[in-house]
Amino acid sequence: MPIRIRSPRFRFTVSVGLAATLLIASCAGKDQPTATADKSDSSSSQDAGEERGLGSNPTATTQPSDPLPEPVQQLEFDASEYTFAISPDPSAGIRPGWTLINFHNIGAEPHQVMFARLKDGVDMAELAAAGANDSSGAGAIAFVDMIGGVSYIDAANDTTALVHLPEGTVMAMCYVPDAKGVAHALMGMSTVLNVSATAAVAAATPPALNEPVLGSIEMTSEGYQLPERLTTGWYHVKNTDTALHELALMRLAEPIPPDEVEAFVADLANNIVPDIELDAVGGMGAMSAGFDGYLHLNFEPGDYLAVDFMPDPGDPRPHMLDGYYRTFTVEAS
Ligand SMILES: [Cu+2]
Repeated sequence: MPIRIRSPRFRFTVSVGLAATLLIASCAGKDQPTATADKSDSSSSQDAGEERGLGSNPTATTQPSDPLPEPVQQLEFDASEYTFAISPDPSAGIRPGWTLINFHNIGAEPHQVMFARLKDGVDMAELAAAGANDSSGAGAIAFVDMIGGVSYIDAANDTTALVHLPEGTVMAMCYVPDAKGVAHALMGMSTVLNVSATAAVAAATPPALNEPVLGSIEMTSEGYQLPERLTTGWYHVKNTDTALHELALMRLAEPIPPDEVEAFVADLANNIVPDIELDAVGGMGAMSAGFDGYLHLNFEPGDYLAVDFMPDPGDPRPHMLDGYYRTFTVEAS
């Protein structure tokens, strides 16, 4: 059974962790082959905490489903305190393209994996300076493209995602904090993946998935747009806004009274354990503008909260405090 989130403080730790982890990346990447073109030329966010006034009732949408891309490789991530065991061994070669991530939380604490690619031409000295002088990490975000992953998920849970790994230096990181609030990434839960089309290939090509995509979940300037009907299966998650967003999904033990949702979300953002028990059931890790990925979601009937803990570059304020959240209900089918 999922374990209750003990303290949702991790995003404030995240910021510190990101700066430090990027410093590690700046060292680790120095001797690596030059990164080549990315699949997406997304620009960094210019949306500095603008009041969005979302949260209550973004328009539900239905979209024609697109086919699930066939992955070029499959990686198993076993997450525990405080490391990723990745198989096959990524040092033997990671190729670019859609990658099936089978994420297993085999530890005792919640974990996640977020992938961040260092932007081409990043000045390592500049990055190190930004990380060293910015304890929020919001400045360091400008040096990477966040390309998705698996959001916060409770112990003893598994989840599956398709992430498009671009060529270059990609960090795989967990920012969930320990009981003292120290990000797992600072305790070793961070791995550098060198993604190269010319590298030896470690991972065998997985069998074709041949599974339908049930719908799209979009992170827009107006908030999360969800299909009218949610059930267990694959979803295409797209960031169509100009800002960085994530889709962190919490299953609620009971619905939040509508007039209390804003305060509930503010408590989450401010590290106050809410009155209503909630389970972290995964979602899509942070995505820069223009990126997309796929998630296999187990939508058991019940009440949910989707929240975006991410800040804008240069501003540590999480988007959820500006209304980037919504509650929704999954009906029994
Ligand atoms: Cu972790």
